[in-house]
Amino acid sequence: MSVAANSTSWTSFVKSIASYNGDLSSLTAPPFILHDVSLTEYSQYWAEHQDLLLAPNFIDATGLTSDELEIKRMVAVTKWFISTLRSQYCSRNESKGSEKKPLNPFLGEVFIGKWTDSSEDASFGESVLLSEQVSHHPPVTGYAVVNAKNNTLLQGYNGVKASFSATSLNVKQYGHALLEYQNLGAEYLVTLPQLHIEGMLVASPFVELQDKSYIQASSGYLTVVEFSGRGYLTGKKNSFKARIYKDKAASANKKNALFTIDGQWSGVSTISEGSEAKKSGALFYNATKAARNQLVVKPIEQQHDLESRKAWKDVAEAIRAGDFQTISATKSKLENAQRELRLEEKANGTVWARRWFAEVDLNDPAVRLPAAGTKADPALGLTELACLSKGNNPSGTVKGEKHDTSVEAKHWRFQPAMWEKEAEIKI
Ligand code: CLR
Repeated sequence: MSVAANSTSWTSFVKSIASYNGDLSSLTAPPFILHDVSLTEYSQYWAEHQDLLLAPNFIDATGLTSDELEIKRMVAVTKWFISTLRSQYCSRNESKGSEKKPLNPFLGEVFIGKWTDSSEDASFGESVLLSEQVSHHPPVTGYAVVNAKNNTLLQGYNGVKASFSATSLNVKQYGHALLEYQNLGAEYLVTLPQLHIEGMLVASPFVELQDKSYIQASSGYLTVVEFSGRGYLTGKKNSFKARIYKDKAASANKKNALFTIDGQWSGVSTISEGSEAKKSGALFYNATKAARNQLVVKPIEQQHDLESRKAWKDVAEAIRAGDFQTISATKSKLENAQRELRLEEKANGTVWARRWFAEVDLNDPAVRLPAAGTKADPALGLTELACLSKGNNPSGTVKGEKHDTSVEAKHWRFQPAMWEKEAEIKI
């Protein structure tokens, strides 16, 4: 059924939002706006362009100074980041006609799969995706994309907090991504953009990104991506301008930008040298043309009970059938079982054991000064280089700015050893 055909229930949904208390799971949305996919699956959007994710490994360094090489790497990482955005924020509009409300993952829910080698010369190898719901209240998802062949690891976590204004839903993202090219000794911290949902009043919601994302390289180079939407600056939706600087200090004046990338993250962007976008700028990325690598996921019959598609199978079927009764019955069944589990844990004085992720406290002296032979958490140095808060604040919060309120600095990290000894859940 089309969104317009449901306008009455949409109107009552928008009205119910007025009394919204901040907990997304408490919102009862009409069936047609529900996505039959859980948020744990959204982690795959980070790596649907394997060629771009792995690109820094294949840059030919011959004849380049180390600065030239680092700039090339930064341009490549920036292109990969821009390439993730269309999948992250437009794919429901593309496949379902509008933004949707995802299934709210339960604690311990996992989603795993792999990308097979899409290169012509077998240089990419396979990448594995591990996604795990590490917290239910508030919802937080941890993920890792592991490419063993190129010693490349993308890991991160994200949580959202939402609030409503008269016409839109505002979403703050918490967390960050860390990209490590172990063969190159190069690390990058990526902060998550803030966003809001437009089109609520006309029943065709879509995501618009706002504010900034930072990409801080261990080499010092910094990319600042500024997002803007329709009617602002360029007048086009999904607009961005990314500037690449030698370092944080240089970014104080945009005239210092080495490159400026300008365009739409859901469409075409161009790159120019210097601090202004020029008409003569070369094509940077065309999001409408780039084919996505499809994640390979085992059939449901072979899945573990904690795997997302198996666990949500009945609910997803009911959503596809648009059957309100069955949606709430199947959802309640799952949620009640979860409630039972939490009560049991409470009675036994235990907590749910996270499978492949652990929370690391960046204030802990043992983490700040790791034992000889162990590697420091990349975020410690990278947030320092970028003058970003390392606390549990909205992603991309600059040190000392108004959102820098939490001194707690607990961040979810992938634990490769836990994945290595995983015996029950197979790719
Ligand atoms: C989750 C993490 C991903 C990027 C991403 C994309 C879309 C976001 C989603 C995150 C969080 C949940 C979200 C969604 C868009 C709409 C949805 C904010 C950040 C909300 C809960 C749905 C509200 C209902 C409206 C459609 C009416 O990497």
